[in-house]
Amino acid sequence: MGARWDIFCSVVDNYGDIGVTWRLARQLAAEHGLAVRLWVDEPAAFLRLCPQAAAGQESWLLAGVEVHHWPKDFLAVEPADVVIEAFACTLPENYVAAMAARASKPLWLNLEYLSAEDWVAGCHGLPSPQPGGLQKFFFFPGFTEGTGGLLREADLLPRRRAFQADGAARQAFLDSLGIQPLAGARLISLFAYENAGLAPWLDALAGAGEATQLLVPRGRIEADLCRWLGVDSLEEGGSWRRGNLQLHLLPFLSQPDYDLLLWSCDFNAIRGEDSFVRAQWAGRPLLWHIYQQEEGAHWDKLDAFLDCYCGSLSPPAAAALKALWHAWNGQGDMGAAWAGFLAQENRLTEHAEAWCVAQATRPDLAAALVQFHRNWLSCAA
Ligand code: TRH
Repeated sequence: MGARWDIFCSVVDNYGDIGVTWRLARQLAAEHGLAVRLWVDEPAAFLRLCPQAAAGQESWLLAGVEVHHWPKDFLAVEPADVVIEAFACTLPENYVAAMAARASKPLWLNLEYLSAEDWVAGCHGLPSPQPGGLQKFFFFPGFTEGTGGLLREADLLPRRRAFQADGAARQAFLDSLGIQPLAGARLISLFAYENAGLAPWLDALAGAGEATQLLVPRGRIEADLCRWLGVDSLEEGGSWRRGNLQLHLLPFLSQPDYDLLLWSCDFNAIRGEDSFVRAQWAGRPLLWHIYQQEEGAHWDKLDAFLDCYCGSLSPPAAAALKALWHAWNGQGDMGAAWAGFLAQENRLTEHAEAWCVAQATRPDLAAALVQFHRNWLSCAA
């Protein structure tokens, strides 16, 4: 067994914090042979992503990772060799004291949120001075040289391509969800926060000449769906038809099944951080509902990614994608923007795969973290 790593995750809201850390923990254990403990303050969020974990426990051993409830009163444990505080969560005081008391000090990393903004490369890897002789560094994921990269398991793209080339595997997966694909229908998955752009988009899909099937795992978008359908509630497993649009309400899936959903669809509406990255690895066009920040700070983040993603696209294709993403995030008309997207769909579909291939040439985030630790050790030696 290699070095010991502790990852601390405080669930702010939603599933992104635990989604990213649980994925990272699994990859560090599986691909780098590390002994990983994941500490999560809200086990309910973890249980949702990992339904095979039994409820009512304080710890789990799954996929080679020790997952522990991180209670308010944290009982001091022997600190690991590498300690990750995810998204600037505050580590327990007694744990930090134990880190400082270790003869060989651990490497302490703050794993930051993902952004394509220019300043990220300049801040990635910078030290954050700490008392007690501890060394802490900022670690930024990212899309460009000089950042920490993106989470991507070593076998992810071969598995994705094999699945997408295997019609029977896709059919079996959709069958397991109770979905019968309609011949010629566009399959779209939908994961979003509450969104005023939903109704005009669904109007456009229902009124289109071609059929659409919209697959919606349970979540925050349900109230908007109810309103548009004119019903009080939606039953999991149910489907509804309006014009040329068929809607299906799915259960919230396990993380591996959610990947299969993204791989099965022609187009994916995703949100936040982790599903945003997984949709990029699916190699299909995507629509990002960004997590809103105070004073509109998320717009810089959205536009920085669009500039990066659209860099090699023709101006009309780039303009169509930008208009669609802006409309979905509250600036513009979703009906018109969807028509604009359809006019560029072939080009944007090719581009989605090309973007994925280009991103996959860079080291993945887990490998970059392991390399950062190695470099740190050799500097210290
Ligand atoms: O849940 P999110 O909105 O999380 C957000 C973001 O991370 C945001 O940046 C952060 O500030 C905020 O949380 C606190 O979206 P995200 O990041 O896509 O995380 C969702 C996770 O849920 C992801 O790991 C995919 C997973 N998922 C499933 O496992 N099954 C499902 O059916 C669905 C829809 C998602």
